[in-house]
Amino acid sequence: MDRNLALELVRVTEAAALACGRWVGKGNKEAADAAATDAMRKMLESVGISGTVVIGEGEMDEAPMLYIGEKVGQGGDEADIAVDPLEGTNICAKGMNGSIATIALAPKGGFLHAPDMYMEKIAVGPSAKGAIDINASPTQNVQQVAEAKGCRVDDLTVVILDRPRHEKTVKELRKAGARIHLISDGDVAPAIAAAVAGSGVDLMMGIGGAPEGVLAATALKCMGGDMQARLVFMNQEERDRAQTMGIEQHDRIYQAEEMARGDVVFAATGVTNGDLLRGVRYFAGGATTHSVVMRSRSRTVRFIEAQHHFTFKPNLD
Ligand code: VTB
Repeated sequence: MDRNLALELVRVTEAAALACGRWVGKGNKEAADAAATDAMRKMLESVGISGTVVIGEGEMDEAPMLYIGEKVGQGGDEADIAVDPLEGTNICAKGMNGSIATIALAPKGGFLHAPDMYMEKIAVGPSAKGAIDINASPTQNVQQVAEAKGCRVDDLTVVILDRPRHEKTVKELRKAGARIHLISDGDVAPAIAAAVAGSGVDLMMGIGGAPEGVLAATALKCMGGDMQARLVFMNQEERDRAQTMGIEQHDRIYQAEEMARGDVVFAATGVTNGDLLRGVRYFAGGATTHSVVMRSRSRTVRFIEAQHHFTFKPNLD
């Protein structure tokens, strides 16, 4: 993948974040998501790829833009695109921590075509690579991760979605001694934060969205982290849908590499503050954004703080 492409992709997530940044705390998640999606779609028009959205805002009949199968880009090498223009619509609408705008790119056929259903995930950074096992208990996992990191279980922070389905896991983790950060939404950013030294996050685990799992896997692959995941089917309809999307083995455990194959690129910009990125901050006539962009081939991870001046770039206001 072209090196410059990575920087092009940051411009795309910056535009999305700046657009929905106006909706932070306004209590309107649909408008926030629409603003991010619209801005992302527009900015993608100037990126030199022949892209196909494989993870996006929904099926063609349910999403006006960035739907699955939509062609994006100015023309160039063929690539598959995974997007979540506003990951954490609820948190953005409430002005709470942890929402991001994100995009990932893979060679054609590189992404797991994750259906919009649940996925069980466990993610850690490079210092705990090889220490996780999705089939092991939460206790065993935190013990192994602590050992790999050379720290105590009660030094670890585990991020997990605050849902009744995680009650048992949370109880067990507390008993094991780990510190827990319950989040109301948005499990992509914390999965990535687990791979950033000093972020304060050591593990992300639990059941969240499958498309979000593929985005996180892309970033973790670029960072040399570790992630395992497995689809969680709620009913027969979901099983059938997965089948039509080419998923044969329903109980398969996916490694990050298997969800994001080949040379992949990942970019994200903070919308609201979080452990990974700071949110959009406005000043007179402009705004500051904080982003991360990475490529699996070089493993370079860039954090980019950008100042945008709306007088000179009115399309971003
Ligand atoms: C998950 C999670 C996302 O929504 O998809 C969640 O991965 C939905 O879970 O990050 P519930 O059905 O339990 O609400 C997010 O939190 C936000 O899109």
